[in-house]
Amino acid sequence: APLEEVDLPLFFGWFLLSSVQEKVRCTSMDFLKTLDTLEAFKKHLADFTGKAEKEVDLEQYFKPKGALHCTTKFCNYGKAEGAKEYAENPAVKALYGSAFELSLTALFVTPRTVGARVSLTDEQLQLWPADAEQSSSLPPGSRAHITLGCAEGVEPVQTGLDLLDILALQQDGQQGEPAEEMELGSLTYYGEGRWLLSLREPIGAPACFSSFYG
Ligand code: ACK
Repeated sequence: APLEEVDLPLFFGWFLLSSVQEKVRCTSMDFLKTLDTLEAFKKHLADFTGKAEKEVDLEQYFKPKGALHCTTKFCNYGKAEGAKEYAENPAVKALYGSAFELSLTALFVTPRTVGARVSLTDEQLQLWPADAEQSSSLPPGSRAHITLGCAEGVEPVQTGLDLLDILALQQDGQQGEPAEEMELGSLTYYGEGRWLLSLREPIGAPACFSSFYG
């Protein structure tokens, strides 16, 4: 049936091809494995455990959340505000099913989520809903991310909110505390368990613009 005649999906987004999903998962696992061992991280361990002396295995701490994707519009089968308007947007219709290359420019970790920041091109921004950044004054596309894992009991919607939170600090002029030069890039600490790794080389990730019904 044509898109108009079926229920709206749970969400629209870019779905990473399976070969690159593997690569991104490996990169994030390597990052977590290394982050765990850094003195700078251990110094702020209480952010994660609530107790300074306890240890944390970040690879176990975060649980994977299914196929890697970058949500554009959460529709909740039509119940979310603006869902129908989004599905009817000519750019969404025209580009549905097309291939894109996403650029992953940073990895971030909080006590709740681990994710990758996605830096959207102008073409990709045509598919970005106007309300995604909510009441923040951050530019459109700021929330674009891939959820790599969530702590026990945390829903994936939190990943984008954690990213917005870090970007809002940056926008307020808080530069964070430079923590470590890693092979992958520069690691910065923003307090309260918030870590951002700016990738030296962005990761290019081929992805298909489509939707998920669940
Ligand atoms: O990791 P995500 O971007 O966060 O991908 C999943 C996807 O939709 C299916 O749950 C995202 N999601 C869930 N609720 C919302 C929401 N209210 N606003 C934006 N994205 C959401 C979730």
